[in-house]
Amino acid sequence: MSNHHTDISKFLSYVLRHEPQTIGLTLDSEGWAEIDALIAGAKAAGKELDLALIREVAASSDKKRFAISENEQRIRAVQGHSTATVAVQHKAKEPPEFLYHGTATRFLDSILAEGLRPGQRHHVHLSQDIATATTVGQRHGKPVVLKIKARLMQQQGFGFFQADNGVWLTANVPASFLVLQPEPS
Ligand code: HQG
Repeated sequence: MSNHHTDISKFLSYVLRHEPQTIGLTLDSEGWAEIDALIAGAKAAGKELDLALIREVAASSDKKRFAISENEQRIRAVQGHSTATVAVQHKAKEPPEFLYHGTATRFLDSILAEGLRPGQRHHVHLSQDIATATTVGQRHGKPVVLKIKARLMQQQGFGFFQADNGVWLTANVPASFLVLQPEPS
């Protein structure tokens, strides 16, 4: 992605996940926004967008963060929301035996004591593989990966969901389902 695309992608994440009201945008409960309203709100905030640019940013997003409706009138972030107006009905799905969560070493004591919490977001985000989890952890500092006994959690009644871009979501992970993943040697 070019710097300009990255800049637009971050702007879209901000308004479609967290603070739509800052540009006067309304999201429905599934997170959808009218693209015309997004373009108008962005313009008023000093960001020039058009459908072609939005399409390009959505298509080149490394994590496939955004979905555009078939008629190209609406757009949404596929996961990662914190805004209270959105409650995406993610599809419940049986998880693999293990999933992974990448975090920074400085959070470990707290996580091992109280489990994984969603923080500002609506869910705890989990990855299918260790490499992806490591990359997620690096965003916060020195990365460390936790293995989650996902299938066992599900058997005990915890719901698991998968967003359209493959990210696994769950409400929280009690510490008893976490195993510290040794550093690769
Ligand atoms: C940590 C990116 C202390 C948690 C990624 C994480 C992901 C605790 C941080 C998506 C804790 C929250 C989400 C506890 C959790 N005590 N710290 N009990 N429980 N934490 O950014 O999972 O690029 O909200 O380990 O790819 O890092 O935005 O969540 O370090 O899918 O599309 O609290 O964001 O995607 O940080 O990342 P975040 P995350 P995008």
